[in-house]
Amino acid sequence: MRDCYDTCSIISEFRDGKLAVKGNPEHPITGGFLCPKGALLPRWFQSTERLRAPLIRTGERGSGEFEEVGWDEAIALVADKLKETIESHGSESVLVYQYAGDRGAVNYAFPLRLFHYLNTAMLDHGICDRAGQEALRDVYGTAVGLDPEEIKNQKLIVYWGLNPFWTNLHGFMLAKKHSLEIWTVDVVKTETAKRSHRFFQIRPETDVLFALAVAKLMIENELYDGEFVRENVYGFEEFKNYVKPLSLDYVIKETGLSGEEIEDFAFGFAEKRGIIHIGYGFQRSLSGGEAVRAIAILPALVGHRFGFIYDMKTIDKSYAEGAFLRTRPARRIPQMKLAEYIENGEIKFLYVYNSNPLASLPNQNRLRRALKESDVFVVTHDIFLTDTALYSDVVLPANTFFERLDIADSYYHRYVALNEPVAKLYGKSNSEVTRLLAKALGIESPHLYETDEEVVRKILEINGLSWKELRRRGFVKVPEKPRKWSTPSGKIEFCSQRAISRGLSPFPEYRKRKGKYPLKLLTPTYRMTITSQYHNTYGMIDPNLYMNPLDAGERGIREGDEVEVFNDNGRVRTTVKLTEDVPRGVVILYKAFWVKLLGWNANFLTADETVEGYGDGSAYHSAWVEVIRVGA
Ligand SMILES: Nc1nc2c(c(=O)[nH]1)N[C@H]1C(S)=C(S)[C@@H](COP(=O)(O)OP(=O)(O)OC[C@H]3O[C@@H](n4cnc5c(=O)[nH]c(N)nc54)[C@H](O)[C@@H]3O)O[C@H]1N2
Ligand SMILES: Nc1nc2c(c(=O)[nH]1)N[C@H]1C(S)=C(S)[C@@H](COP(=O)(O)OP(=O)(O)OC[C@H]3O[C@@H](n4cnc5c(=O)[nH]c(N)nc54)[C@H](O)[C@@H]3O)O[C@H]1N2
Ligand SMILES: [Mo]
Repeated sequence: MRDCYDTCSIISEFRDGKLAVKGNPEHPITGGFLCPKGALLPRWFQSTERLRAPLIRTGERGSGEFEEVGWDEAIALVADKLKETIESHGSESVLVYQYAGDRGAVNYAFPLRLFHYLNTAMLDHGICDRAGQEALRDVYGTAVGLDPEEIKNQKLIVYWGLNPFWTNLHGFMLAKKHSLEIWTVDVVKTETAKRSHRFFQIRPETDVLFALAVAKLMIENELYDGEFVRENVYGFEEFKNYVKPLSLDYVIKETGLSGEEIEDFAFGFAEKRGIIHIGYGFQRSLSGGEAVRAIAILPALVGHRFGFIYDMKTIDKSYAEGAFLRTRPARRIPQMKLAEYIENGEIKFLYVYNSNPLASLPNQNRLRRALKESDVFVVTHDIFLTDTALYSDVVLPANTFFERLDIADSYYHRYVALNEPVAKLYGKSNSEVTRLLAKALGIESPHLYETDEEVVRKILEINGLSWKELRRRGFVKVPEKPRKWSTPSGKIEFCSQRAISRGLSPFPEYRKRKGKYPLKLLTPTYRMTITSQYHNTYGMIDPNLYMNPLDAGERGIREGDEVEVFNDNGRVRTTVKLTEDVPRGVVILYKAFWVKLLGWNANFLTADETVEGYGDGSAYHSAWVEVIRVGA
């Protein structure tokens, strides 16, 4: 149910007013243990900070001045305002903004039914893994790779721009359990890198060159699977000619890797027929799309049909969303451009659920300014009074996945889980609120009043899965059907026709990136939070800036100093920790904590440019800053 690779099977019990959780030992991937943040879920569920009554804003946006009202009044107000906005500005001035706060089929998608029915504008998701998705489609026709249960049959897994010891613990333990050799390619010596057999420490946004150089060495030394490539690859000869003139000296200079490291990678990867888990984290940069296209070629060179792990799609959940209720094609608004659309006055009504954009979107100063200066009516449905809720006109309390029926698939493995309610505390589910709004709007369509169980059972039926089996075991595996590559040529495309049709180069291209400020700011995932979630309930965050001692020395900065980190988007103050795990020229702040608790977060500094040609994917990591000591 959480926005996390593992989608654990959890056994929960509510007794004497207390929740207890443990891992389901029967589950083949997530097994009998929970990660450190999963184990603390009772604190989240029973938090005294959970919203209990709807709120209507009485003060300035962000001031925190609200009045508690009853559900009837709140729903009536939202429905009236929705109706009024559609009448005076048209249905496309209404936008529903949602993400993966809850990934249950019903609670992720059912509210969208209402907005489809009303023909409103819809969000085009680009916040997380979009550029890589497009890139993998260019090469394989799909971003769905290997079933992680196949890990047991492999010798080598490369974690490329991923920190699974923090973000995909069960996946990492699976590789360990089956004694795979583990390699990590990262800019930073992460906890995963420290536990890997080999660590390739690369300069930011130079992955394209590294992957192309590895491909070149594999081709020129005939380390690749010639027969597989002849039969299944489109554009191999052209690709071979493309990498031929690539100078290794240039690659060494740009990536910071040594010649031996590049050779070791090529020879070792070919010998052990490696697979690659391609990270979501690292592709969130302007170079992300091109990098993933280049990396995707490597497992095919050693003869894997789908030798990468990126995304998983096991079941068709579109029934829950109900796009069939539309009578007009949707106007799609790129997620990363929310501020721009608000500034232009194109959005007059914003309905947010399952997301905390006032922590998670980049360039927070711009977004907050846009909201303050516009007349957009904002409704937020959340479990807590988040930063987004603080800027809203109406706040509706949500309940949690412990309190309702749903099913969830995973973006990592092939198991679908049944989620059964264990207790009921406060708030209403996403689907309940949808039904209440539909009723208040006088909508008669029966599709808006289906129960959660009806939707769940229908999705199972569409996918040929058994409700009985799911109820018995709590999860079912969706078997993989034999599949081919759905590219224009029907082969793995080293020369991508799909990319060409979008005006991109037929082969992955390297572009040198440099910012106006000297230090590259990376804002990766933190171990004890899920993006902004759990900050308020666990209180376990790490707001320090991590910096290389040499960069600090040049600036007269010492361990523990208070510093100001700034660029043209914003300015934040925090303390410094010095570490050689972070290379020169790079600094780190962990992503997206609650601004109302910390006073700031990394997204006051991040870039809101998007990866052009790759679905307007986010480019958080293409940000540069300067750091000075406070009082210097
Ligand atoms: N604990 C925890 N787990 C989570 C989440 C969470 O918030 N907390 N979030 C979930 C979600 S939504 C997602 S998308 C995933 C993200 O999971 P990951 O992909 O593991 O996430 P990140 O830590 O953001 O990024 C991984 C690494 O990319 C590296 N990196 C940055 N730039 C470059 C580059 O140019 N080249 C290379 N090679 N590496 C680079 C960073 O140093 C970082 O270590 O995790 C999921 N799991
Ligand atoms: N700087 C920087 N920023 C990043 C990233 C980065 O790498 N760097 N990573 C990005 C990535 S990968 C992602 S996926 C996004 C995530 O962006 P968001 O989805 O906005 O992030 P979350 O903090 O997980 O917010 C989810 C919200 O949903 C609420 N919620 C949970 N369950 C329910 C429910 O059942 N009903 C309702 N109504 N609400 C619920 C939670 O309380 C929480 O407030 O952030 C992005 N932001
Ligand atoms: Mo994500």
